[in-house]
Amino acid sequence: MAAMTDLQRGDFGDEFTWGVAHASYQVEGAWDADGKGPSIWDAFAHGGGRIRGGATGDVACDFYHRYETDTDLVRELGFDAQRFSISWPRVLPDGVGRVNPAGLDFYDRVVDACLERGVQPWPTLYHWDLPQALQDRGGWANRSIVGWFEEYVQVVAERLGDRVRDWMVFNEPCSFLVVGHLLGYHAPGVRSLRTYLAGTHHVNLAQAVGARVLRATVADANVGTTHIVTPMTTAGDTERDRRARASLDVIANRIFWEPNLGLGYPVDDAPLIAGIDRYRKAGDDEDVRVDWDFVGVQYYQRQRVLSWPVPKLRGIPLPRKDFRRYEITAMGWEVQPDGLYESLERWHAYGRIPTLIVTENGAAFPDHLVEGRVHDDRRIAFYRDHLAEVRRALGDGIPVHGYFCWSLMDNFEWAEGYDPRFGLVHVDFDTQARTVKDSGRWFQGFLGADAT
Ligand code: GCO
Repeated sequence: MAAMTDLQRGDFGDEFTWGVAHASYQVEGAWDADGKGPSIWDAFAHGGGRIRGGATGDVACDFYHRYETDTDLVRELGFDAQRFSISWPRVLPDGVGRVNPAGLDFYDRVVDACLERGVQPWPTLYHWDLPQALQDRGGWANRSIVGWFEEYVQVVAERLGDRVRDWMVFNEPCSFLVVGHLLGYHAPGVRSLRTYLAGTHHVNLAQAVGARVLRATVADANVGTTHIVTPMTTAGDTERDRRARASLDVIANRIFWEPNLGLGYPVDDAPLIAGIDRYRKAGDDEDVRVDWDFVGVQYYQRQRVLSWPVPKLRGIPLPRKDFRRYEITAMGWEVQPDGLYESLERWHAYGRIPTLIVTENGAAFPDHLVEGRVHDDRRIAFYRDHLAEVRRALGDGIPVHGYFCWSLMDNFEWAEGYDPRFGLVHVDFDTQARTVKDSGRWFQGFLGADAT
């Protein structure tokens, strides 16, 4: 692995934002505290058998009660910004209608805790924890959800908009639509092409509605959204390989990006998605457009695409990992730092996004807490090598304005439970003790915070 010993904060410029990220269900716990309604992840986790080790987010990192000391850590490590998400059912227990004042108060306190410590709050409005009450009405497959989402965004923007400038509407639509609605191993556990297509169109409309509400409600709002970017490769270069790659690229990437950019649905490159037309109405092509201030690029891995159909998924070629040539993380993901450059370059090539921000990048490795230390050298190398790719992108004129580590601390990794540890800070889930890992100390030094 290339050792980028000369990497310096100054290489990224004075205006560059350095942050850490986490999400409501993954860290908050307090799943039913103070009037919160259940989310689809509460229902999925309590349903049993679908999460490694039977884990739930009931307690998670107990961020709900520890947000102040956790935000102290953000400051201590030298970061400028904290990306967190807002739990829709904490704010609106039934999804619409009745507001839960205690839920809104919590996010109010989180924002203030950031500001008091000189940390910019970067909330995401939807990081997958839909109110179960709305799932019971069809969830993302029901077009009414665009209006439900509008109501929710309005409530949050009115409350936090006097102090929060930087907003993300969604986190990775691909992940919850493909994994939750097509493959079925994330909440709500649905396995249906139709639901995936309907949900995708409604999420794309909700992106635009959310952005409009933020612009109308928050003065000087900096409005973006986040997307996982998964570059696709193939084993060979036959016509069949190329078609498989193009098709999966649509299903996992372009279908979530291009309608908002005014480019429509790339049906020609993936006839499998033609059924999405059933859910489109007159005026939607206009309504779905958004002029993003920024797009958050989230990069973890490339995928290798198989070129033969899998009957149960009606011909969708599944990605496959190539375990032979690259270092592998605890998630089974290949470490390929140049894929981050490729992801940034690809978004830049659309020519429609003024600013890109890496809103997630990071890795899980088998960490060991020994005598109060976690020597996670592999994670340090991972960050150095990926940051070197960000620097290369900047050098090539790609407008990257920030970088957020996934994650501040070890947390609930969805269907994988608590085994994969992504944090810069180790969490003992029995005692809730936090221990800064060597990677956290590395950032502290890199960001110049250890001198203060
Ligand atoms: C996602 C989410 C995070 C994950 C992270 C590691 O990309 O899946 O935004 O919630 O925890 O990516 O898998």
